[in-house]
Amino acid sequence: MPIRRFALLTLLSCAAGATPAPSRIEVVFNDPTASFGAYYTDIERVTLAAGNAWLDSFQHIAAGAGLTVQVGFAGIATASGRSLASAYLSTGADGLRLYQQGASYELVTGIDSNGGGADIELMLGSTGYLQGELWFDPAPALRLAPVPQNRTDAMSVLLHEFGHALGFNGWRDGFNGALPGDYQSTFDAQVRAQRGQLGTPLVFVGEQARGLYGGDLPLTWGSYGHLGNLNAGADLVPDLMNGVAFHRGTRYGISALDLQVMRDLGLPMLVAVPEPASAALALAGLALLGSLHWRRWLALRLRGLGAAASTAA
Ligand SMILES: [Ca+2]
Repeated sequence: MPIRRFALLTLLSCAAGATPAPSRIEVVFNDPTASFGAYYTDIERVTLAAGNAWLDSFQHIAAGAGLTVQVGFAGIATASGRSLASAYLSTGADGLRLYQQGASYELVTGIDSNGGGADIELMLGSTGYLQGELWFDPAPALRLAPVPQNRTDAMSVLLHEFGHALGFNGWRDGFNGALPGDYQSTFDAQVRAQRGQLGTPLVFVGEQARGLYGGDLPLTWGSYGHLGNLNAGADLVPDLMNGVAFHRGTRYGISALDLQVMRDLGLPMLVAVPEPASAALALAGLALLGSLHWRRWLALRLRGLGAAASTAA
């Protein structure tokens, strides 16, 4: 499978005389009849940008780690995303076996827990969502073009689905929080049933996320791999990982709170604005322009969400 990389970064790397870094993400399509070939270029461009945005938010990634993202099509209303493998971590004193999303495990350890099989599956609704709803940003790493008011931003959708594949996922019952057996995901391990709170049966109790939010994070009723509800945790509905609404004409990005949740899952996420010296270094290397843009954007998100979290608290 050819290794591809976001075109702008490749161009800048060459201009600076540097050897382009090997891509950490490859996109393959599960579309046996090539029914959706007309969309491949758009989907691949945005998938790479969304995946790289998440990977750029890791402090470090294991040498040799890379993700194969398999994009498929199905008669679903919107989109879905998941890791295709789960990696065993440990067994707790309570007898529960703990599993990490396979994609995250590979990024942290360099160990591909399902070998040559694809690491992440993204499914796109093919009965209108792909064709008439999604808008594919021409430059999704920059995110400057206006999002049409009558379309949903595919970059936002894929950032959200990568969030599931990397951490926001588990096996609990979405209503009562029960585990199906003696196993749980790293996300499940931080979820609690909040007794007596109608409409907010499940909350996320990870220490880093609680610290930023100011308390337990309400999870979406019936779909607990998401944040917020209209009646409890409405302040979380604008978040990338919310389970209530994705508005047309709107860009969603990885939030500081999303990163804190990932830290609670044991992932080494960036959470601080870079030191001025780091920023100067980035400026000196045009090859790092994409990364610098990301860090600026991340800093803005950190400030914005810090304010939002304070208000909520
Ligand atoms: Ca694999």
